[in-house]
Amino acid sequence: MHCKKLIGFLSFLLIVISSYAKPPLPDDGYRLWLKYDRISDASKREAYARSAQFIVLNSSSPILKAAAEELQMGLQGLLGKNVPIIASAGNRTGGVVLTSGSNAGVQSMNAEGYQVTNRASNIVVASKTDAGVLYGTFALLRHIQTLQPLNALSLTSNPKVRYRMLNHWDNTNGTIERGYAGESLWKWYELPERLDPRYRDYARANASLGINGTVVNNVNASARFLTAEYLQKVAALANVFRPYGIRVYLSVYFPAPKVIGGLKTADPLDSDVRKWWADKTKEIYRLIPDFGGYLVKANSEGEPGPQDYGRNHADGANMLAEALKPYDGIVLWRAFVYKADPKADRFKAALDEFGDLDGKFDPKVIVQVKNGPIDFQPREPFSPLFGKMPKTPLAMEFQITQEYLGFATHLVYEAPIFKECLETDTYAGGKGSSVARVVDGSLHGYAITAMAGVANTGSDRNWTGHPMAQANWYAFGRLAWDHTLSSEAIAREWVNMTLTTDPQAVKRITDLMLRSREIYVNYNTPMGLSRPWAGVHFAPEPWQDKSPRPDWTAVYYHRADSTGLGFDRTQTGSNALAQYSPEVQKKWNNPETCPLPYLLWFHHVPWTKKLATGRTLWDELCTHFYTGADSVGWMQQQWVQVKGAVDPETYANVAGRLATQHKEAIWWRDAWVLYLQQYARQPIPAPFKKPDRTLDDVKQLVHIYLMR
Ligand code: GCW
Repeated sequence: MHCKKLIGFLSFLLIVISSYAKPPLPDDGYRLWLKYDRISDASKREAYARSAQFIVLNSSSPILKAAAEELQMGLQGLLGKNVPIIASAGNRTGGVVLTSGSNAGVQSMNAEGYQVTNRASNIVVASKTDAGVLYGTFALLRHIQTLQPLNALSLTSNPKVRYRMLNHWDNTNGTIERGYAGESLWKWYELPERLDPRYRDYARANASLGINGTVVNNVNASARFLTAEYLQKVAALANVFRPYGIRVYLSVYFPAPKVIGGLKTADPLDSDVRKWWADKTKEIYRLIPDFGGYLVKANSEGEPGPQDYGRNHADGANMLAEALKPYDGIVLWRAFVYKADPKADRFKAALDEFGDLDGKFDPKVIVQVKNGPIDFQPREPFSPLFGKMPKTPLAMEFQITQEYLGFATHLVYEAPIFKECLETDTYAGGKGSSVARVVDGSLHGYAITAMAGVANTGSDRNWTGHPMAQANWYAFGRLAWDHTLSSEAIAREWVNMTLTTDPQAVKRITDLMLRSREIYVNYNTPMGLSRPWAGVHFAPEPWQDKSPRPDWTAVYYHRADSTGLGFDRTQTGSNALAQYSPEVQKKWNNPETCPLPYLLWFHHVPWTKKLATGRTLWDELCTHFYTGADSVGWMQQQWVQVKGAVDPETYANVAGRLATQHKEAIWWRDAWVLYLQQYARQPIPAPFKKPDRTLDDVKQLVHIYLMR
């Protein structure tokens, strides 16, 4: 007996000793910004612990339970203490009370908003709804993770947009369209029987940002997702996401009634077709009572739609809205459309098709618009739809995955892209009518509001491939909740929670992130150039002039010729500028005053034209390409400086990718300047050195790249 006890004690001792002796595990990035590592400053830890001695939860709500458990887990990690969850505080003070409903004392908040305050010597996380308490709990954790004090707490926040969602472009076979972080997170072949624990961590990460919806499949949709077999799988995911306040949505293949329903048509005005959708919707709600609704890409890039039957987008969307009428679901109908018309300007296509339909959509429909008129380019002016659809709720669609931003190799922090668009004035209701005010409904009083981000997640252990791309998921979520947050504040928060709390390093990394987008634009598509690619949206091919459609070539967009460069969208050209309100036109329609970042979006400019900077167009372009590529060298130097402050594995991962980015930035620079030089017929201006390879060399590189 004695001997057994001794052995037990010794092995316990061994475990304790070995757990202390072990070096910390390298950080594989799986925990994202919810790392909850122990706070190193003991006095800070104690101060937090005094205010968080217990958690009060007096409810069996799964969402509140998820909130309490998250808080408990977070505090266990951050403070190294097990904080009990109890049903009532009684007379005790120094704890955290979670409370929702009409007694929570938050009448003025909107449904999902939260208040985190000190009340009667406890911290109270209060909201009208359970989901609001969950968001408030994450806000409290964020507050502690970023080492802020717990006295005089006043974390009060209302989401500005109702539907905050990720769009996954995931397919049944596990691939992800434009995904660069592995395979799909959803293991369709294992569902519904096996639930990968990762689904829950996905939901936690989203809930921590306030994301409350997810479209699980590609907008280039397979009808299979609407079969009974797949609906079971989707329902299994919905069950995991529900305690985190996340509803699932499906992208639908418009001719599904034909493909899986055996009907002869998918005409939205046909009564059998309408019945099919009503029945299908009923079937879905039986399995998923809180199903969010449908996302539709129709009559776009070869996807079928209502126009195949002589109907319009409103006919198609309203039919689905009717099917959803008995339920709390919505239709997100995408406006990403452009016909294969060689004479048209793709820039104008969406408003040309949707403009006349303003006010014709069912109240359950929201039209989902990409931020720019073309397609998620590194810099685009805002889509003209945002200024021209006052009677139709418009959802913002941003792309988080870096389809045009260097995939998972280039470091590009996207908050400045999102903010730039949101803050631009449309003048739709006079001065002060920012895109954000259109989208959040405050300008036109929309009944439904939404923001969607095309997800950058995948099966890679660290979720996003590039460790720094986690910040883009984070930034999208934070801005969908509150678009007034600054890019800098979001970056700082993310760095503190994810990489390091060392103040010097935080500052350096934040600075690097904030500059990264402009650096990318400089070597990739400066001054309003766009879409210099053909098949692969990675390798530079500004010379690409062969494709089944002119608007799928590169030359269509930059229009380089012996006289100059850029797409004339003024009255002398396509006149796309006329789609904006007069005040916006005024900003952009004069090549003398048009800001340089937009110049070539709207003007064909002579090579020798002197710009406001004092340089000619050609010299200015070269300056952008060369400083852009050089600046990646600067990014590398900055990263070296934070070596001691971030986890070694993450450090090496980012350092490696930055080295590749530098090499590729030079590739971009060389491709562009050598190609354009044929038209400009000017030397590379001093102090820049001419590339040490030829245009043919660069073309060959692309050729090899495409072969892979
Ligand atoms: O950007 C383009 C992409 C397509 C995508 C399409 C869209 C899902 O290259 O891959 O298809 O946009 O947004 O529908």
